[in-house]
Amino acid sequence: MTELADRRLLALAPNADRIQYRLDTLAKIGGLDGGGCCRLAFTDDDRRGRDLVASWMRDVGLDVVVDRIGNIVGVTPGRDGEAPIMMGSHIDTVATGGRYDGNLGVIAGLDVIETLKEAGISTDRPLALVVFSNEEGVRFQPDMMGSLVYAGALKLDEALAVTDGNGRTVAADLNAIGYLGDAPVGAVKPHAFVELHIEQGPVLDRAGEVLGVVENLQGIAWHELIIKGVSNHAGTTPMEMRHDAAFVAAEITTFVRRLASEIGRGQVATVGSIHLHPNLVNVIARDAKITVDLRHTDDALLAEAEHRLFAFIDNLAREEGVTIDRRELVRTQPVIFSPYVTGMIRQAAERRGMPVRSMTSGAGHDAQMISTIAPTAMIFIPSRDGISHNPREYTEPAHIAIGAQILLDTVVALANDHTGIQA
Ligand code: HGY
Ligand code: MN
Ligand code: MN
Repeated sequence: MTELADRRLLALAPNADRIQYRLDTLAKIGGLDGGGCCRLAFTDDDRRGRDLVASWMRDVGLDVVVDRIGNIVGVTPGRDGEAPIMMGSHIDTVATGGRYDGNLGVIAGLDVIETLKEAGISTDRPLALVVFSNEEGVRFQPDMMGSLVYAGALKLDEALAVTDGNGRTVAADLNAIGYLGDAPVGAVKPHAFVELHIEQGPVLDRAGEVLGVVENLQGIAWHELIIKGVSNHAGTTPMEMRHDAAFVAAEITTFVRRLASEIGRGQVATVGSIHLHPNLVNVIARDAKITVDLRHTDDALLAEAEHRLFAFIDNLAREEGVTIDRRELVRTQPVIFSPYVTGMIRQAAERRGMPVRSMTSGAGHDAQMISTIAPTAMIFIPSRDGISHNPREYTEPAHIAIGAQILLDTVVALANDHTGIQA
């Protein structure tokens, strides 16, 4: 790259005010008290968010298509057939979501493209931006559904047939919101993929640092357990005669906490959802439906945690005279991101004189799936107090500006790199 071009690029910065404006505008769709938002995938609020973001993508001049699992794919025009440098993330949220999780990666990626266009700078490779469907997996599992299908790791028909437990299918709800697209899934194979995301954890915030380059990401195992006991009178039933689904659910909940500390080395384990039936103060619970979320960077240890959980529940079922049926909702492998792309992120930070911390992602991300089809890595910026999946989620505008800057620099470097080093 010429000296002049290099200087022009160093002078180029995404528009931090425009990014903040778009984050705040998008957050009003499904807005929650406290500043967060709830836009569950394939609901009408999701549709409204999609419509808004797709309109911004078209305004920037991207060729925008919707694929058959509802991913919204925008590519800089006139470069058909050339593998782009792709950015993206998700705009669906959990029910108690914040305004940055996922949305940041989409809005900042959009601004990178718009900033380059405004400066009249075109890159050797085209650029692309993707809004992936159903990253959170709240109503329809697995999570990262859109990027899993995009990467060919989940069959389209299987994903479309997933139901939410109330008889609604992904296909029906995608169709209902007008995003059951007709573009083939995964048609645009990226040359490389970069996702900017909030850390959603405490590491950067506690260290007073701003930038993280994500080297790897945990494997995830989600299991749903259906516990069936016997409901009975809370007052008349002797303790030794009970088959109490609520007690079994509680035993499993405390077991997974012990399991995490026994396995250690970063193992995390969560029972995040418990539904009891009949859920009444004076009735011993007949049914309990719970979910277990296990994660580890080491797949063998994650499998060990699953194995120990299954042995525990089989034994508990016998002891308590209940049945426990289990269903695997998600099982993803740990991921090591591309040293080629993490190297570009590091170089971009160095050029700006910014320190950058090597990190592991505790959360799952679309990048995890896209890393199976293209060299991929992520950039993290801080979450205040490490809070996320919570309306109180907050990230400083100055940190967003830095994250977007490094995203721009990394993407331009990838788009203009012809060293052929792919890892
Ligand atoms: O569960 C996760 O880690 C992601 O937020 N879907
Ligand atoms: Mn996310
Ligand atoms: Mn999330």
